[in-house]
Amino acid sequence: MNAVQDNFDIKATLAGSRLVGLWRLMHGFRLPYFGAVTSLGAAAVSKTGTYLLLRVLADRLLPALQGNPSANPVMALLPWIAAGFVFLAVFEGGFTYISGRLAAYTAEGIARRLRNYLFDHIQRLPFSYLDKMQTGELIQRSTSDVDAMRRFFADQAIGVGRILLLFIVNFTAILNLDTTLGLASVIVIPVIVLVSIFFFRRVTKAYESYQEQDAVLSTTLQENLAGVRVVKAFARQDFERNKFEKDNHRKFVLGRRLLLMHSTFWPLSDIICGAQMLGGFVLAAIFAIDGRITVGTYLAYHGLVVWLIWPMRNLGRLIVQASTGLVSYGRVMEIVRQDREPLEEGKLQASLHLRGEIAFENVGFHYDQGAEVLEDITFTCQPGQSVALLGSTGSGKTSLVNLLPRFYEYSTGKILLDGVELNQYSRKFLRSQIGIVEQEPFLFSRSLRENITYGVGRAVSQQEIEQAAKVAAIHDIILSFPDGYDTLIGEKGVTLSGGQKQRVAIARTLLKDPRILILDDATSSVDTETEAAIRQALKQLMVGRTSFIIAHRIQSVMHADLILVLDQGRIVEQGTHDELLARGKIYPQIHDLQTRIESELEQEIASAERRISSTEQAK
Ligand code: M5T
Ligand code: MG
Repeated sequence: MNAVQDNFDIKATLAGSRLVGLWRLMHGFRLPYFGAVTSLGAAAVSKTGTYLLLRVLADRLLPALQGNPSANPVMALLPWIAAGFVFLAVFEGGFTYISGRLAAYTAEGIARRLRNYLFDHIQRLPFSYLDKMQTGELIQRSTSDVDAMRRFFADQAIGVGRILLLFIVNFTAILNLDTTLGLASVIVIPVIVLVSIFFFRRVTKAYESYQEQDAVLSTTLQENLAGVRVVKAFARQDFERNKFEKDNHRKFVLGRRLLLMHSTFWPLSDIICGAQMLGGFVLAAIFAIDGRITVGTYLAYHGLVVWLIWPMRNLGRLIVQASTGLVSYGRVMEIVRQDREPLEEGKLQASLHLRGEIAFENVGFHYDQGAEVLEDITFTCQPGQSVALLGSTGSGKTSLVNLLPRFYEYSTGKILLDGVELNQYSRKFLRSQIGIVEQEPFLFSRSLRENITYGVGRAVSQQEIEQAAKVAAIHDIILSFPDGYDTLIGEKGVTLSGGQKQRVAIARTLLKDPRILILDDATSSVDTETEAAIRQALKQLMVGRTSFIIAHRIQSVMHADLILVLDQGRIVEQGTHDELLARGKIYPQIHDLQTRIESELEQEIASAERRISSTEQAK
């Protein structure tokens, strides 16, 4: 099988019970699976052969040799018998090895496919699902639960075949030795099955809570690592430690309960099986004393019955252990069951030339089951125009622009792009046309070059990269790093400041050359001077593109063709800078406030400078 591509649709295996689902998951691996099971079976048969050979030795050869060993023709047979034992041992070892290899191939192969599928699947799920799901939980299910399933395939799925084969072969062999003895050796089977089912149910429940708690712990750890700065800044280490210890203690309790169940089950099944074995030995001994069976048969039975009881005992163990695989299967399939965001769906696909005219008509929107976040949003912007969004925090600016790439679907009204409703365009196409600088940009732990060229999808020249970096005012900073554009950022490389990150994100978006540009507070962490420089450079780039700019500084929005003032999810004022100054209410207030603060600042700086120069003169 190819190392990377495997288009097996795991979602298609979802149907019916968990066992059926697991069986379907084995698609493409059934041949090696059966190979592994039959190899184990072959190894098991060789063991039976050993005991049957022992019987021949004891019943036929040894009596013939007694009293007359030297000149006996039977002597010549002994090396052959010895060779037979050696052969059976090698045979058993060989097949056990083959079975191990095939089992590993099967289990690891299925697990690899599952991991690949989950990775791909999770990144294709809609925001509405990802927002709800905790990262730690997703990680837990794609690692620990997949691993439990791998163990299921490696041990339990293979083991069940081995157990059945061992049982059938040895049971037949013993029945052939003596029917009554054979039947008497398996009378505890119903008891074993009942006890196993009882424990299976309990272990399943216990393991479920154990895995859930494990996920809680993963989430705590993951959040703590992500938020380590906050923890340190607020000196909350003790609080976090106590919280973790509490969660961890719960896991300890649940884990102990699980182990306790196992450790009650094993001795119990051992006692039942031990009693069965003892009964068998006694009966066989009585039969041997009575002369009903030969000494050789007794010897063979002695060996065989061990390998008849073994599968019975292990069937119970296997049923109980299988519960973990089944629980994990359920947890993993909960993710698989989720519908992906249909990227290609939509009548209008690529090769379309967007002009970039956007109209919102009474658009309303709310997040999953939440209250209305946007209400009655109506505005129009012509191709190539710039729209600025202004509004207090939480007023819905980010939510509004996130509707354009169809990250979320609006609930009422209409959004028209070039006169066509937005949901007629495929998400893939829209996202290829829209460049968005997120409010909190994320950069990968890769080189700066890789980060900047991330969304381009074609080969780009160094010149193009530098051009974008220059506009975003990050080029000089990048050159100041020893490795320039090849500098690694993130955990293994340099750590960028908030403003630097934003600028790399701007460069990344500019290089994508989108028809529609969205800057969500993209210069919030950049000083005023740099912001002015970026704004200036962006001006040329925004020509011919429709752009949305979210900003808090009047300077950043005043040149926009349309300014929307948002408050609690509604547009309260819209127009150009001059229009709003003339007839607006909120906009002039914001404007006055900001200009006043700025002029006060300027005055203070000027007077401070005067003071400094006068004291210097006095010296
Ligand atoms: C508007 C809520 C949020 C707020 C309102 C992103 C997001 C927001 N909200 C959710 O319930 N779920 C979400 O995933 O929506 O939020 P916003 O659009 O992010 O506001 P903003 O961009 O104007 O604010 P800010 O702070 O970025 O200036 O009630 O709870
Ligand atoms: Mg926002």
